[in-house]
Amino acid sequence: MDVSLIGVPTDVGASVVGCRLGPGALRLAGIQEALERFGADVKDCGDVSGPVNPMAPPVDGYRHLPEVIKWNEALFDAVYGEVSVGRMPIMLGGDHCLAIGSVSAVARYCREQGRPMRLLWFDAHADYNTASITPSGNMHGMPVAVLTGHGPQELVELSGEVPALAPHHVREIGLRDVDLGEKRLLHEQQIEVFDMRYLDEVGVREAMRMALDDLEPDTHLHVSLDLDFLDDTIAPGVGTPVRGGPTYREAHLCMEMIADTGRLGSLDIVELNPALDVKSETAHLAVDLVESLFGKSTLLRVHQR
Ligand code: DIR
Ligand code: MN
Ligand code: MN
Ligand code: MN
Repeated sequence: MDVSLIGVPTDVGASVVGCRLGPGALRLAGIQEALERFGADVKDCGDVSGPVNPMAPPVDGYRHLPEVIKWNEALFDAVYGEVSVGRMPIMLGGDHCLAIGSVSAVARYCREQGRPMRLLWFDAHADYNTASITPSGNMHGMPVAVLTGHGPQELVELSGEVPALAPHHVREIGLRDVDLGEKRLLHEQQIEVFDMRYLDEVGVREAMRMALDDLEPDTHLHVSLDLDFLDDTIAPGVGTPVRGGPTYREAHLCMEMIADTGRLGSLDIVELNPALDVKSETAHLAVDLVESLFGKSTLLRVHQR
């Protein structure tokens, strides 16, 4: 397995700054070494570059739109370049607006290969805002809407087709802080949501079984992991922490079940804010979760099932 690490030191999509430092913290927490322990050939592509954070107020419902476009155009090229030579891109974020570029590149690649794609969005938030309904103007709260065709033209068209991804290829998991306008739009678009209440009621195992149902043998899974998905007590190093998220083991089970499918094709690790982290515990937890995604738990038991 060939993996390419792509650093994306942006926080132009957020109003809390600091996740521009995320890529360095993930490297320091040993992400490359962890992947190598699973036999991966790891190439660190370094950091994509983009404009500095102007720390400006929103304009027409978008904060830093020109900057968000530039970062995502640069990331699109980097990701497309790696995925199209058969490597697995892993994005080291950076705020979640970067998933517009990464997922658009993967969507284009899958379209060209005639392969189905599924997006697994782990997050406390739905990230389904648009300019007219956003409470903040922050574009890290908009990527799923953009990827399914709702947003500024430059971004919705990035993959070369609109939408980059049909709503039925998306699963959102762990939500517990969704804005009113988002709720309505999610429903309208029929996005499949496994929110925290659902996880509580049916359990993580059953929810993940449903999120991973009906995969084709050649489905490309893109995992977009916002670290605020995790309960805030175990992952303090994020800009918008939310109580009531999955525990350490529940989060690992999600990753382990994805590993079992053998279909992981690309991964975003986003919203790590080292300036808010406590002794790098959130960065280390992210690396632990990557180990589970790469099959740390498999073949541990003599009696499978
Ligand atoms: C909120 C927060 N829904 C917004 N979103 C966050 O500003 O759009 N996403 N924090 O990660
Ligand atoms: Mn979030
Ligand atoms: Mn389809
Ligand atoms: Mn997010």
